[in-house]
Amino acid sequence: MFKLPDLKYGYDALAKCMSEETMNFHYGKHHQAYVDKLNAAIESNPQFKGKSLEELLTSVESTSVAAIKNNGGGHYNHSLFWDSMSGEGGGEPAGALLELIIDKYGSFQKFVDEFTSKSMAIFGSGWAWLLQDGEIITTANQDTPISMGYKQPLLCLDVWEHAYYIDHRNRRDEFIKSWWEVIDWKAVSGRLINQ
Ligand code: MN3
Repeated sequence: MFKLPDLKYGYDALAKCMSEETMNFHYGKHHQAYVDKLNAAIESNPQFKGKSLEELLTSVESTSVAAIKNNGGGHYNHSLFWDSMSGEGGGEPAGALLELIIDKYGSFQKFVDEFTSKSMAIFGSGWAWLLQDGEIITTANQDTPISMGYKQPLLCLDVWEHAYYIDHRNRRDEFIKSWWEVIDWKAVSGRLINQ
């Protein structure tokens, strides 16, 4: 049985970017629903019982079941999203991650601009990702990079409307701008495999 991961902060901690009301809906209802539906999909497909989330999302057999791919992706993506933020977040990364970003983009600000512009360009619902090699990609719906052969992503941003509509209405740009102020760069850097 999969379960909603505990948050490392309170529902009101990310208020610069998302309110307690958004957390109630986004974490408490949307993410919970992915977990519940993933568990239901495993009940209906018992050959996948006992597999880890990573195993489910990287196997052709399990991802060919739409309910496992979509709800498993929803659970994986949101878990990484919550863990990438903190009430004391913001600023810039340090060490190996900052070096990687500067090597690839020239400056931290250029990386922010590139990530923001790719996030703004997502048509409809999806996610923007920072990968291990510093590449930025986007995925639609709840598709997740680990199903596409990429290693554990470093950072992700949810641009489904449910992520920002309560606090920012249709202003995705305003939401993304405030999101940079709650990123937990220590947690993000901790995911680098080669450092
Ligand atoms: Mn979401």
